[in-house]
Amino acid sequence: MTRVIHTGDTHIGYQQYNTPERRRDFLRAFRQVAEDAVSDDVDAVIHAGDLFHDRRPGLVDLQGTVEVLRTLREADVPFLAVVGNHEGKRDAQWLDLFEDLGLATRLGADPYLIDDVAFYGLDFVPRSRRENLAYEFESTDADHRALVSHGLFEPFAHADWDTETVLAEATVDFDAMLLGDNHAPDTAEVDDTWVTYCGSTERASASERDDRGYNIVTFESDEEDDGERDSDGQVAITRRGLSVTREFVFVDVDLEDGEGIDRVRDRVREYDLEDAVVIVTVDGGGEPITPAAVEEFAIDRGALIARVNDHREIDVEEDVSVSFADPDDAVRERIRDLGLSDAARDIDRTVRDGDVVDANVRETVERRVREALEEDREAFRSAADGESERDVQTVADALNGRDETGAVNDGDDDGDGIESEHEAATESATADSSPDSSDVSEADEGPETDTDGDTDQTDADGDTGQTDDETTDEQVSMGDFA
Ligand SMILES: [Mn+2]
Repeated sequence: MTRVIHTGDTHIGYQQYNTPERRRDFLRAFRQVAEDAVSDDVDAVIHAGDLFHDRRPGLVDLQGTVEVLRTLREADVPFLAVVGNHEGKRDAQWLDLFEDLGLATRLGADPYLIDDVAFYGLDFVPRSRRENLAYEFESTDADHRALVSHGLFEPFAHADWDTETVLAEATVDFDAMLLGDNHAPDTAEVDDTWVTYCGSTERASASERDDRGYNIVTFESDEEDDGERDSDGQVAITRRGLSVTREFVFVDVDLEDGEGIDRVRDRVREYDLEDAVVIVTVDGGGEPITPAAVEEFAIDRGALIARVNDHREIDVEEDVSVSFADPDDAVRERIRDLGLSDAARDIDRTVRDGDVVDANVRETVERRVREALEEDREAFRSAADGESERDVQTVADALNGRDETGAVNDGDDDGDGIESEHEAATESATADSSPDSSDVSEADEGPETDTDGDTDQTDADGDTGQTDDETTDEQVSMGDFA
């Protein structure tokens, strides 16, 4: 029997809500996984990508990571991993450095054997490069074959990678796929292969409400079962919760007519907020409330961080937009005037069409921008603008900045889908880089000049409040089409 911990989406270095405490939390969760691995004496820790939140983790994050990996090495627990979309660098990977130091193994096309189990790795691959991807793996006569990978695979939410195709085209017959990228843990069976996400170990967004944890995957040796290959009994996947994750308190308030901040305060008062991240979500009707007042109230009661998502904003916006005969027409007209490239129009559609769920818009946009640029560095060159070299540069830099500062996009949705759309719209408007839009380029230069990737993360998370929404509206260049 071989028993491993399957973890991933650790996001070390993520300074969520721009708080150093949150940054430490992500590392602490990783430390607990490693300590569990040691005390439980598992045969390996399998990491399915996104160990780091961005491709330039800080020195302290690296030191902390090395220290945790040393704990594993000293206990002779191998750390086997693949590269996720957040941390991927162009040439060598952090994982290669850890391998050089004897602290990790980067999984790939050759089997890495632990007892009777062969582990293979497939790093995150952008969608644009999957078409001709050869799923070629070295064969093995091990009892079990597990593929570790990072991406959004079927049959789970937001999937864009066809699991059946991978399994059909792979030259090795896998009995399990141990995955990262989707932060929601889940397990399914596809063509007699177990496909499982371990989930993130700290909440990278307020939409990750469920308790955090990791998977324990047990592979039975052939002689221990009935000898039938690929029978369901051979691989068992169970979950174990993490006790050290930051407490998140979700306060959902549905306001009736005549109710306002007093009712919200009453609801907040029902919870123990000590050192917690408090997410107050307001729905229904009632009176306007000032998010800052609610946030202050929660902080006074001991919360580490408080954010208010007022979903009722939608109505307010609809009221405002009534002043246009047909806002969609006005938007379309303005977009035509911008003379955008095909790639930019594709991003625009991603943002505004309904076929990508709100919670996934940011990540999808980030990926599509990256993929478009990987295929053609000038993909965003404005069709109408000949001297747009600078704009192209801006887009590339903005993208790099965004990658490095992290993922403004990975699950940073704060529970307020509408707001995310606005932000994504701002980002795509930015990417479209209308040259006259000074506020837009300003927004872009932040990440570029930032050396440690810290400060921009305010944007990644701090935008739960309505105040940001106003700011965002100002930045959207099509906001002035009236
Ligand atoms: Mn992730």
